Amino acid sequence: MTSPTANQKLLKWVEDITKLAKPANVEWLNGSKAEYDALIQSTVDAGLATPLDPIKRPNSFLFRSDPTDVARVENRTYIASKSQDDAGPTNNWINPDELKKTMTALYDGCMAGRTLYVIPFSMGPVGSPIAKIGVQITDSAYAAANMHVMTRVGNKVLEVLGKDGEFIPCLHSIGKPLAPGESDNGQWPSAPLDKKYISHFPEERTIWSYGSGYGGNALLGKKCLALRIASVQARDEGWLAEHMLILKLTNTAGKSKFVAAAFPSACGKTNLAMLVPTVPGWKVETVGDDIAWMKFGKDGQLYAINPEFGFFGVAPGTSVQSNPNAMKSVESNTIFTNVALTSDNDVWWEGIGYDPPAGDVIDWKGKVWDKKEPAAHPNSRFTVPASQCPAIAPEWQDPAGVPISAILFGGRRPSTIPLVHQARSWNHGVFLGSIVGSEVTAAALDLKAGTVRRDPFAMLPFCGYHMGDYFKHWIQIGKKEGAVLPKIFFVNWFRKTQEGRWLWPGYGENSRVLKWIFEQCDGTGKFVETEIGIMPTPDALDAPAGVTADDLKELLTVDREGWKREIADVRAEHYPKFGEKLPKELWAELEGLEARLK
Ligand code: OXD
Ligand code: MN
Repeated sequence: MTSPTANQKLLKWVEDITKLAKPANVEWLNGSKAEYDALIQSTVDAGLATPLDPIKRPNSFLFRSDPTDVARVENRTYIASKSQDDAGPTNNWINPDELKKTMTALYDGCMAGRTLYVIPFSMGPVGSPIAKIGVQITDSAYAAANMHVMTRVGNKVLEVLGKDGEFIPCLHSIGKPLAPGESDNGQWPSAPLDKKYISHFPEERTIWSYGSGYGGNALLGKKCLALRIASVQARDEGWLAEHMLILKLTNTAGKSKFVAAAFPSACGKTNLAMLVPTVPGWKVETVGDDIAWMKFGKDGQLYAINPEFGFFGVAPGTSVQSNPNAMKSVESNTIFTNVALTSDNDVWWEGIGYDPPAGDVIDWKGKVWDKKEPAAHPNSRFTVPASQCPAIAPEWQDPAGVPISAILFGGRRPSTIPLVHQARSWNHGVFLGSIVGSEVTAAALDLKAGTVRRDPFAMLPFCGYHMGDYFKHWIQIGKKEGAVLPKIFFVNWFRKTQEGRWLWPGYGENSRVLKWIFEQCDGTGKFVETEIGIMPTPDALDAPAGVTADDLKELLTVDREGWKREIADVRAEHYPKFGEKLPKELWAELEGLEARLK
């Protein structure tokens, strides 16, 4: 096939990888619908995908991965910076030369019998000044089809790239060559765990992934490019690449504000991004559910784009009650991975809100479900175009991005952290971001229940450099001359009573908190200053049904003893990990908080 680009650097790279990986064919993706259909058909032919009922779930397909290839593999994910110190204490590191040597040996002949797909893609609207171009090489038709949904792919990207444009090379192989005459024959191809590598070379802005076909390990635009590599670029260029949803909030008078929010994985980011407010007359619309790139505009505000083009959401727990917009989004044109299959050829998962129809349910491992274990894998997913979300905001593809008024942080914290509080200053907000975490439940045997697993800025698995330097970068952003900075808030939907009863219903009722945040940004909110920050007055939030005045009081009280324990934990267990690189401004915030609580 003739190549559709004159970009010599790209041509040379594709030629080099073709020589190394020795595929049977090379195919450049153009981004057409016919191409997507053909990619999917090839997976159906190989027995890897099941077409779902064409009336109930048009143009939708179910994949089952290998039971050893079901999630991101953090312990096989590497930041191979030249110096180990640049990767920091929270990333795995291997010397880049050594890692390349190991991986080059693995890539040698790894695509035998397969097609090498070249996927030019844009993270962000094609041609946007905030967007970045990547090119993924992969031997997985599943990954290629998912990239079609999750990013903007094809010739329009090559046009913007031009002859001399820069791109981020993203090399991916599932690491399962085929012998002559061999086919996948229904077996999800991947390599054993000890051969899997998800590697990032931050100085070279390059990604090499080997051995896994699943999610963030294989769709390299998402976590690898848009977070790990982009976070390094953002540091160098003075912007922010964050693990944040973006939503548009509109009040009854029709005034809108945009909010970005970071929560650790599995804290309901997609649900919040697509929330249906219970506050009458208020509206939430979705800009993005996972990643935000934010750059300063000429007016000093931070403008955010969602670099993605689709949603790769967790299926279990998604229902008409928890996320009606996600349920509507996945009605058609959806790739499902590792959910259960019903007797009427539709999908089902735990927490979908209804029982499967009569007849056998086939679980995610392809066996008749015995009801002893979940039918859908807990990390089973749907891949769907963002444009199918009924609540998608009209601005979601604006190349200039949307101006961010508020940044939210949060985690699962049954105790201590109130329903909402606002940072006193930018640096205080950075402090709050730096201590984000979720409380560990008794289910994780290796950790004591009640301890907090910290996930600063929800970026722990996604920061491409030393986390201490990342904190410093956030402090620096706050010092930019002329900046009109967003206000920072800490929210916690997960408070429980001592007896274990939920204090807050969550979901659509979270709009009550969003309303107060909007009002704070507008200068109309009712608030009190407390030792830990700015909080709503008792009458500033309407309690939803089932939340008593006492519950609301508990949700909005400063738990002095809890915060003292929090400070002690941050001081003894969390901050020392970052050593000299922990900015002095954050120690000062910790000490200031401690002094105010005395
Ligand atoms: C995700 C994650 O898949 O954060 O978005 O793990
Ligand atoms: Mn995520």
